[in-house]
Amino acid sequence: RPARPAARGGRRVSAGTVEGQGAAIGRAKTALITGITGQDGSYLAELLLSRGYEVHGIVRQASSLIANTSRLASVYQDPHESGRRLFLHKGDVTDAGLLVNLIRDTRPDEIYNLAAQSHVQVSFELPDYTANVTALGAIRLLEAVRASGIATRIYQASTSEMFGLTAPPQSETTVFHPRSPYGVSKLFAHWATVNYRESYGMFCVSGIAFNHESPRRGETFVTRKITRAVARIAAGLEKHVYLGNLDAVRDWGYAPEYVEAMWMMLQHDEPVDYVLATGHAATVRDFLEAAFSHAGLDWHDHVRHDDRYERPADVPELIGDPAKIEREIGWKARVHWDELARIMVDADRAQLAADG
Ligand code: NDP
Ligand code: GDR
Repeated sequence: RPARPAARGGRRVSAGTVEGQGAAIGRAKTALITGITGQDGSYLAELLLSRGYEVHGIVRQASSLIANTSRLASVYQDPHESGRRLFLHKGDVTDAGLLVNLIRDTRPDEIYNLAAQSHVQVSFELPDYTANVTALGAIRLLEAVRASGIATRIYQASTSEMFGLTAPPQSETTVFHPRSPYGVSKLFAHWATVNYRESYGMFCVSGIAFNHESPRRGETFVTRKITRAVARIAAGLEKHVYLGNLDAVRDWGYAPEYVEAMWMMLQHDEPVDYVLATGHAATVRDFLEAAFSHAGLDWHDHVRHDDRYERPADVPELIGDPAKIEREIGWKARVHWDELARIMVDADRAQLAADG
């Protein structure tokens, strides 16, 4: 990557270094991740472990613990192993006491708040629940940090959904106009983060991330739904996939790169909010074309419309302007939507073949 000038008053962050409270006193840094079992949480855990961190994650109670931690398979360590650096704690961001106790006990240098009911369409069906987890969960965490009195750095997973109806390109100065209970909840969490920074001088920052995907993307988000369908149709297991709005424009990036940006934001000298985006976008229809043609298929033969996947209000066009983070921190997205489609199709086809 070409060298970029350092931020005014800030410093560049070089990959691979672990600096900060922990390192300053000669111990490995400690991080706490809410949402560690999700797409981003699993990549972030891998990144932090590879950089020498001790990593703690909150895992929700589920009827099957194995299913819940499947994305962590490559880094999971048996609790009986000595020298392990990944610790999973049962918990939930709707439980304030748990958050206070966990922060007190683990004394993290960095906290990444990735927990959310993150599905936009589901948020229309479960608005109260979504607000409890996604909006109030964030302020519970901020308040727990304040109560603990520990000088930790906090990353809040904000979203381009907060821009909603406002036309692109969207940057850090763009007006917010969310279009779903999810977007509204994230906007609350975003302003709570700004407010705790301004009120108490806490190092808490928001990454306003545009869509980012990977082979670990949840299977009901549109990209993964498409690439899974491509794999199954190519294998002769299915004929059709049912979708909603194909006109939506999204700025799709690659999740492993976005967790690097989260980490870099917490290594920065100043607590600053940034847009995380590729600056390149496509319609759902374009993504369909790229994914199906990569497997030698014509999407017109396999895609059907289903009103069930239309939202009461959709976000028409999200295209981020990542100039600020590129300039000040030196992070730049490398994988754009068309390459992403190919990566995800290849991964789903390989997975299907491996599953037999
Ligand atoms: P996922 O939906 O894959 O992961 C969400 C995580 O939150 C899961 O680990 C989930 O646990 C956990 N979670 C849900 N509810 C609770 C709860 N009540 N208490 C504790 N944990 C909970 O999301 P992503 O990894 O894609 O995204 C990470 C974060 O970034 C989310 O906050 C999302 O809203 C935000 N974001 C994502 C973008 C994207 O394009 N991926 C873009 C912008 C923001 P479980 O595994 O048990 O369900
Ligand atoms: P989004 O992602 O709502 O942008 O939120 P999603 O993949 O769900 O939808 C993207 C666009 O595709 C349209 N669409 C469909 N979507 C789904 N899920 N299923 C379908 O069948 C379908 N057909 C068309 C949608 O209407 C939409 O316009 C994601 C989440 O990760 C959020 O948590 C995150 O904050 C934002 O990205 C940035």
